[in-house]
Amino acid sequence: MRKPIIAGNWKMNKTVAEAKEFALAVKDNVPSKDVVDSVIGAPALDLAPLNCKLKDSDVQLAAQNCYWENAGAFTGETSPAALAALGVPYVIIGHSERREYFHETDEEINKKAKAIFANGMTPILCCGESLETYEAGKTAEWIEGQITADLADLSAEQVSSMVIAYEPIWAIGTGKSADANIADEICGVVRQTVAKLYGSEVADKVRIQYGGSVKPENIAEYMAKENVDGALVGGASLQADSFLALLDAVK
Ligand code: G2H
Repeated sequence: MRKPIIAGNWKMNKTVAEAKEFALAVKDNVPSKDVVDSVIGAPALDLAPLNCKLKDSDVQLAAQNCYWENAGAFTGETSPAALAALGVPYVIIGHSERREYFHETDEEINKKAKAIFANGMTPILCCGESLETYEAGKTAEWIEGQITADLADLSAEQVSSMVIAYEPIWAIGTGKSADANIADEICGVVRQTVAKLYGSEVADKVRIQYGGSVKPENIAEYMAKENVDGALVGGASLQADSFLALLDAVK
């Protein structure tokens, strides 16, 4: 059985004061970590104060990005070693916004995945196709290509412990969520790709999220699907009551 994982992705939102206020509102109200992983993907500046506020709670933190080197002359980057030292368990990598606006390549995403594992953390790897690719009926081929490149040289043990988020770009922040059957089908493509590369035992263990306009009103439809083990949620994770409602629908 794969434990569900619901991760908020705040993107570039919330000051430290706002993040602390959110933490206070949710810290004693999320389900037990034994039942579901409740994760907040916060901006780098918010992680240390959030970590203090959430110390003895079941809320876990994710960074939204990191660099692949631990230290050195890389102005403006976030060190994976520093994230690990803070006790951050997850790092989101390969989000379509980073691929598009910051020109991140699969090769760079793969280097980040390796650095995250090397520091004892878990990547939440995002993949997803554009509207053009979707309309051309080339989604499966595209997803297989991204996953194969992003996982290059990772071990079976590493891949079985990671999280992969399928986020169709046309469903992100648009309010146009993918039909739950389509989400299930493409999350299935992710799982089959992992099976092809690492075998069915690893594919059975890897947790796969759907992301793209998930909200409290529709999360149960996705979670009911065989290949969907969780959700990566942007807009609907920004308010504490909405974040808690997402978790409520899952536990
Ligand atoms: C997709 C998602 C979170 P939203 O980016 O990763 O955002 O839920 O706002 O579509």
